[in-house]
Amino acid sequence: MTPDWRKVIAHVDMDAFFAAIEQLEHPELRGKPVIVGADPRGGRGRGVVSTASYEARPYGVHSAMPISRAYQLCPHGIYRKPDGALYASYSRKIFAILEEFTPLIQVVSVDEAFLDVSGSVHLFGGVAKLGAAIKARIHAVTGLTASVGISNSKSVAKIASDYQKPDGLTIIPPEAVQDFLDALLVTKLWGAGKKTVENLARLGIVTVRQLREYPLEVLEKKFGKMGPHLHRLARGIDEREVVEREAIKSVSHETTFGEDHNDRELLNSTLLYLAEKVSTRLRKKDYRGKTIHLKLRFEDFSTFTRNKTLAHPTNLTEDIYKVCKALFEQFGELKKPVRLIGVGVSHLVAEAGSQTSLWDVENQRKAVLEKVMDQLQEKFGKAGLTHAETLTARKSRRKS
Ligand code: TTP
Ligand code: MG
Repeated sequence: MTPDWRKVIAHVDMDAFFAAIEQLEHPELRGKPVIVGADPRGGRGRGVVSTASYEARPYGVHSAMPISRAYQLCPHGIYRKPDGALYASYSRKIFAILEEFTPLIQVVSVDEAFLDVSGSVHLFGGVAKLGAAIKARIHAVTGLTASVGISNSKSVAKIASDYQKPDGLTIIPPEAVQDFLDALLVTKLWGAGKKTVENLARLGIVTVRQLREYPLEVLEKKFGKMGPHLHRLARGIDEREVVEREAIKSVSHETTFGEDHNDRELLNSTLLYLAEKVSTRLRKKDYRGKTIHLKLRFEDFSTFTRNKTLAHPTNLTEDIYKVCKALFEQFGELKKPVRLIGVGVSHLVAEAGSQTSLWDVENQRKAVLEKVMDQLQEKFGKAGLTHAETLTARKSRRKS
């Protein structure tokens, strides 16, 4: 089968994102080596570099490097603490711009997204014009530069966006994919981690071409499922779709008893157990829910549900348990033994976010962003980041 443009995937990645925003907001930093991250404290600071401006990169400074090391390499650099709320407000603007090009967007991180533009590319006059338009719109609205890669798969689009950074536009048409990949080192393959790269090197595989020409059976033996996956990537085959984060509409757990029960104490303790399970899952996914559901099935399989909607969403075991217990009491005296009991929570909202519905695409994207910001917060501590409410307040002040 000859490769074709049936799918058109763009990958957008902002250039030196945090540092570029600092330079934009503080014109005196433009053209200078700016390092965003922990306090260097004269080379004795702890923590790491979040990112470095392109002016700082020739000194060897890069993301995730100890800040003390960055200071050794670039003592005259300008060191800035991260301002997560500010960066998030830029992210939102950028993702809003991307929506002008297609509704099919997968936000990957705070400055990066895949766009499936298969259905919309013709509206923009073809692949090259579309790529240029994305970059131009981002620049016009935010003042920042983005690098864009376009190809017929996510994997190649991602490699392409990195190929001519900063301010790059790299289009790899389907017929050029194999030559493009062949010349690359396997380190460039999306999904080949450090370990994998080392193991490949042990087999004498350094370039993508060598990987592609290597016997598949051996790769499979050495790497398990990863072997064929890498082999496919090396041939430019990547069927992965651009997917929005799945909306979780409810979370529930239930228990079926081995024997039917009407022992209230046992049923209550089961409710507590289920409430705990549900709330843990909500917290893990950073959701809270407003409506609590109780389900009871009796020995004759008759099934009843009751629910109650709270004034405020929760993900606390205690809240969920209390409501379930009250709902359970509404059943009054149990005339028949219970066979199954279930607890659920719906009407979910992103924990840190405003109390809007998660169902629509825009808010799903916000939830992803908030999750990213949570991860940043974990990395940088609270100082650099504020809560979503403050984010929203700032956002509206900035009139984005
Ligand atoms: P990246 O897109 O990986 O890096 P970048 O935008 O700074 O530079 P490039 O031009 O090479 O794309 O990450 C986006 C932002 O995420 C980055 O500006 C800071 C943050 N980040 C960290 O805080 N720690 C990290 O280890 C990485 C990789 C990124
Ligand atoms: Mg980037």
